[in-house]
Amino acid sequence: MALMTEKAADERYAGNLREALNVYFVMGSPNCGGRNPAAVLRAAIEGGVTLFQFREKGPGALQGQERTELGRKLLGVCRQAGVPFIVNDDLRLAEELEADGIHVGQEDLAQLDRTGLRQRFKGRILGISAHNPAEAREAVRCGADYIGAGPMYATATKPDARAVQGPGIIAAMRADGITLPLAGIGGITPEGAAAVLAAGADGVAVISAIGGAGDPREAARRFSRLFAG
Ligand code: TZP
Ligand code: MG
Repeated sequence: MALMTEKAADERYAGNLREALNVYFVMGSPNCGGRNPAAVLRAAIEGGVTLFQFREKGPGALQGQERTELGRKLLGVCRQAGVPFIVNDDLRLAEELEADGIHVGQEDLAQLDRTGLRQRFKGRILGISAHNPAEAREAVRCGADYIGAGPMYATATKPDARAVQGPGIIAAMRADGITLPLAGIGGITPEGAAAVLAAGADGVAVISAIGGAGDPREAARRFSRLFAG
């Protein structure tokens, strides 16, 4: 995978985003089973994680300065490994950390200046969640670089997740002409990943199947093997 340059401010992401989306680990401190998030991330990257999203949400999530500091630490782990670092939702944190990108959901988008977002994150990766072809088309219109489509399967990680859409929603987006790089998300295990990829996804975005695994390195490796050869 091509490495991000530290400063790509005036260019769009120069790496291969489809490849980067292959094993997309999404995580914050509540998703690590009480372990050190930096250690979990390091292990997961050793196992083959290709993209990381800092998503500090849920019970016990850090706030304020502690949250920023954890983000900075995980950014350092990603930089060392050449893995792009994305921030969930928080535009100011993404800017403060000089993250490689930002991911926003539909609910966030409703409160943002949709066209201004692309301009604000010029040169950085912009990911947008979509649950159906109409939202995917809107994500394209907003200038998204990739789509996160879900939930693929039932998930306990996001209590306010929409109803399960299943891999069929990815096939429906592709049939609708959505060619943007795309990752499925929601309840994805190594066993469930194949159907997501077969439906037309470039990769899988995963929280608990890696962050909550007894051995995050091995868990990431199991996802990574799906892309070998
Ligand atoms: N968006 C849709 S489902 C989900 C998010 C953030 C949670 C995915 O977590 P898990 O543990 O991989 O099901
Ligand atoms: Mg959000």
